[in-house]
Amino acid sequence: MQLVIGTKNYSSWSLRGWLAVKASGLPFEEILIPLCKPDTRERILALSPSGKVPCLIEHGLEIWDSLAIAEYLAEVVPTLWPQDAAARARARSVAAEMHSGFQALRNTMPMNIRGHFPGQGQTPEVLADIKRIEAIWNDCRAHYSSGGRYLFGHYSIADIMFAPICLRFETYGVELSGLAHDYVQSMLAHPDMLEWKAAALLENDIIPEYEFRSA
Ligand SMILES: N[C@@H](CCC(=O)N[C@@H](CS)C(=O)NCC(=O)O)C(=O)O
Repeated sequence: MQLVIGTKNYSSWSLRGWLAVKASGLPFEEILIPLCKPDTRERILALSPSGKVPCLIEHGLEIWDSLAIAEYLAEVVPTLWPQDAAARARARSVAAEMHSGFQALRNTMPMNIRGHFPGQGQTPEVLADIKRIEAIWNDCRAHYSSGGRYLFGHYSIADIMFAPICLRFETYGVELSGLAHDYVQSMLAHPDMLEWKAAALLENDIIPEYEFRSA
């Protein structure tokens, strides 16, 4: 399997795809295409039909969306989702809500692992997104805490979908309390997150399009 990804400091969707492949335990080769270079589009399009990363390639089959990649891997490794049907339905709901929503937060607080902008970017729309995310995390942790430290106890695709949000909250100094606060700490301490973060910190590309800009 090959996973095509973008610049680790900035590419939140790449992080999700990469965490899913890592969590599957399956061997893979990483192909990193630096974002926003003159040849980026051409290089990504040569491997990913949508022109976006991440894209997983296996035996000529391309899967070009983070959630589709996670679902594909879960067919081989079903423990990537919670095993209980009701918990799995909830996990799919929150993963899909993340995948399709929180536009204000995503636009205003771009993932920038190297960055440090405490207290910035907290517009009313962003604060509403943060409130909803905090409610999801508190609710999941309150219901599924017996199985472990993650949203549905064991680490799952739901956590993977929210992983870049945890990194953003660190960059932008977003303070949470109680269960949600502890959840972010668990995610930031996950070995796969630490591995990605360490690699991101070694990069030195600065991409102005993905840097924080105050309104
Ligand atoms: N819905 C897609 C989003 C993928 C996406 O927007 N990827 C960005 C990087 S984080 C990208 O490929 N940007 C390169 C470009 O647009 O040229 C997913 O879940 O994978």
